[in-house]
Amino acid sequence: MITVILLLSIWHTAAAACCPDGWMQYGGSCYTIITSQRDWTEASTDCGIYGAHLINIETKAENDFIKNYLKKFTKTGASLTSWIGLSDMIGSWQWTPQGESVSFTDWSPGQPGRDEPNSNCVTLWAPKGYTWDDYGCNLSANFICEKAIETTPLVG
Ligand SMILES: [Ca+2]
Ligand SMILES: [Ca+2]
Repeated sequence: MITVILLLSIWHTAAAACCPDGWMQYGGSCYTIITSQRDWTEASTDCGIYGAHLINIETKAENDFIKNYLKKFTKTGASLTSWIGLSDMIGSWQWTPQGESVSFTDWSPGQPGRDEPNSNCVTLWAPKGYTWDDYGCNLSANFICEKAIETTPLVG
């Protein structure tokens, strides 16, 4: 009897951990792409409204996941150059909001290249297969929010 209760408890816990509607799950995170055009700071603020932050891409696996997702839209003609949570506004590349230094990178050829003024913020750049480009923080792009999977407490 105790075993059955424990198993049910595990099953319920697993079922309760999920992403909100409109968010997709990968690993321990939920992600959504927002197609409103925002500058980097506005995008960061908007993710905060959802209890999220701009995506932090720590691994090749996470990078591949989000790139492949964006490329599906490209096949339909969409160009979804999107902000990620990486900037060097304070002099070195760091992930917002925790300030982790960058380890994995996937720069576009020739980037970071400072093509525009104030190129201190990073996009996944549609014309180059969503590799990374440093871009003017005050320019506009889509953006990707990430947050930890929510585990809904069991009721009853
Ligand atoms: Ca992440
Ligand atoms: Ca650049």
